[in-house]
Amino acid sequence: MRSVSDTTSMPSEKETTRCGFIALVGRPSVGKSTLLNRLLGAKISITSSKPQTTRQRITGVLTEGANQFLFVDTPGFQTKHKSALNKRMNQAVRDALAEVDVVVALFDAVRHTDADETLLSLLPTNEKTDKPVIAVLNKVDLLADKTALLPRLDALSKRHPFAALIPLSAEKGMQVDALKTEMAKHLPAMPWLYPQDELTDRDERFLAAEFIREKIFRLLGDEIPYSTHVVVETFELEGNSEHSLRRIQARVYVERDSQRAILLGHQGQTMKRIATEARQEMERLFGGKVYLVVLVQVKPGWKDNPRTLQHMGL
Ligand SMILES: Nc1nc2c(ncn2[C@@H]2O[C@H](COP(=O)(O)OP(=O)(O)OP(=O)(O)O)[C@@H](O)[C@H]2O)c(=O)[nH]1
Ligand SMILES: [Mg+2]
Repeated sequence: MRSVSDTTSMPSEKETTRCGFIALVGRPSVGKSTLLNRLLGAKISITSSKPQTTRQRITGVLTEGANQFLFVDTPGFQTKHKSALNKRMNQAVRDALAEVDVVVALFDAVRHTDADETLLSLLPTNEKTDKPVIAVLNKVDLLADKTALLPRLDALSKRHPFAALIPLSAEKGMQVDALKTEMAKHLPAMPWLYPQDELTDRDERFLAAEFIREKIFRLLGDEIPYSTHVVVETFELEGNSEHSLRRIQARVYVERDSQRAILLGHQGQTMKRIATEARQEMERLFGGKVYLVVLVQVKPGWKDNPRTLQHMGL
């Protein structure tokens, strides 16, 4: 989808355009999607404090001056869960590492875990490819004593020949410009792949389903979010302006009757809140009013059935 207001500028005739794919990879909850939204200045990728919020890759497009950055947000790489869905999510990370021009590997400034170690072992090395890998140490705002960063940076630099190591805070926007400058150095000289006002490769239908999923992740406990899948069944634009009313009907699939009851809540209050908050996010991003209906249906075992996943577009 395109951005509602276009504030980017065209490169001057003499300037060479640059354009490249940049993967954001890292373990669950390290802040990849928060960083993507911060880089774009718009919320296209959903975030929550629960791991494995992102399930499918999404590309964010940022055009600045002569540079077009194509940021690929990926699901968090993890080793704990082994359902068909989890395997697909890990594969999405491996594919992204292989396909992009630059890799941004995110680590947490406070905690280093086994999943970080696994990710380090997957990073492309200089012997095999000249693909630059930039290490980001995110969430530095949580460190009271910033000198604690030094041993972390030192340890990381010994683990991989990173092109750069950048401590930052995606949430607070600290040092994000330093990362942008570093990434720009590695963009190949190439014509832009997207129009300059493009914001993401995903359409409004996908984004609508994602916003509903985000509210389920944020408002419900530890079990339900991982048992739900959202499908947008109808999406109609009344009129032909981007500000026109969108009429959207979505269906949330859960695995059991008891989950359906929790999702609906007493007198449907929980679902009402999910739908209201999701609608507000859509209106902000799409730039027009949204009329949203959300239905809930039980579909046992959808997460473990590869055929069902394919049918659902996962
Ligand atoms: N304090 C602090 N919190 C952050 C920062 N960046 C992200 N977070 C929080 O970390 C949590 C996870 O962020 P996400 O962006 O969803 O993480 P992710 O890496 O995309 O996670 P998955 O999609 O599950 O792999 C959210 O609660 C964010 O608000 C940061 O710089 N500082
Ligand atoms: Mg994410």
